[in-house]
Amino acid sequence: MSDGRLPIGERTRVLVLTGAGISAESGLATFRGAGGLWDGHPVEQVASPVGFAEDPELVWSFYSARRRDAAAAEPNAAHRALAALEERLGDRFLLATQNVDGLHARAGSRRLVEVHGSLWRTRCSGCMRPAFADATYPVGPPLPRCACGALLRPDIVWFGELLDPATTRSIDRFMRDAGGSGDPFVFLAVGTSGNVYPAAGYVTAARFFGADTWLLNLDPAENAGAFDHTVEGSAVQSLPRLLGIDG
Ligand code: BJW
Ligand code: ZN
Repeated sequence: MSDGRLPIGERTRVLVLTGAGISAESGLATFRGAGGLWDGHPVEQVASPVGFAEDPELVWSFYSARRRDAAAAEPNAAHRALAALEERLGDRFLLATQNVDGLHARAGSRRLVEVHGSLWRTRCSGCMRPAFADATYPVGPPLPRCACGALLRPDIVWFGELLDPATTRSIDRFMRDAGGSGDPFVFLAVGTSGNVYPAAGYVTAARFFGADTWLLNLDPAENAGAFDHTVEGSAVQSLPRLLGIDG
């Protein structure tokens, strides 16, 4: 774009995918790279069902610390810019976030799907009892258990686990509707390294449905080649400008 803004007009439909980088300037660690969240812990140890079975106290300690960090953090200008864009576009907008920190909702986003779950919900590791809101900080021992006897666990999508079909369906439906509408369609990814699937593949699906695809990330992302446009920069500094929204 010549004026450095996304081409968002009256009829444009916009799907946004965010990752840990959008919360970095709120003080929350990203996953990969120097100082990343998993420094010192193999990923599988803290974010997989096998890791939880082997050492549930380590996993709960990790997620309780993340709950504390997220509770202490505040949404930043990039979270707020997306909430303002939603206000303008209404149901022509959908925000899919891989983040579990709750900062988008706290910034005012409502057309929001949290594809990797939420730090602020807990569920049973053994039965189908629905996930429930939880702002406690278990570390154990003892760890909290369900009435069925099984350990409770964070309602997070770990490696090897399926995303909630309802969230996947709402993203698929948004893309299909956008593709079939004849309206301009923009896909924008912000602050994500493009390492983790299926989210890293949304750009390819969006292109299939005719989207103009944009990436805003501090470092080159793994899947950068799949985008039509890439902008290297900070989400807080660049996103309000890209969206034409005053920070
Ligand atoms: C800034 C910034 C600033 C910094 N401004 N930018 C297809 C192909 C290959 C593999 C698979 C595949 N399908 C499934 C898989 C397996 C697996 C997978 O993808 N593995 C890869 C590692 C290869 N996927 C799964 O298991 C998924 N399940 C699934 O698909 O089920 C079906 C299936 C199972 C098994 C086999 C086949 C099919 C589930 C994935 C769940 C991921 N969960 C995690 C952890 C739990 C959540 C939590 O604890 O918070 O979610 S992994 C972790 O990575 C977390 C994140 O949401 C996710 C993405 O990370 P993100 O957000 O991109 O963060 P970073 O740190 O990587 O990057 C941050 C970026 O920001 C950096 O690039 C910086 O430059 C940038 N940045 N500051 C702008 N200020
Ligand atoms: Zn149970």
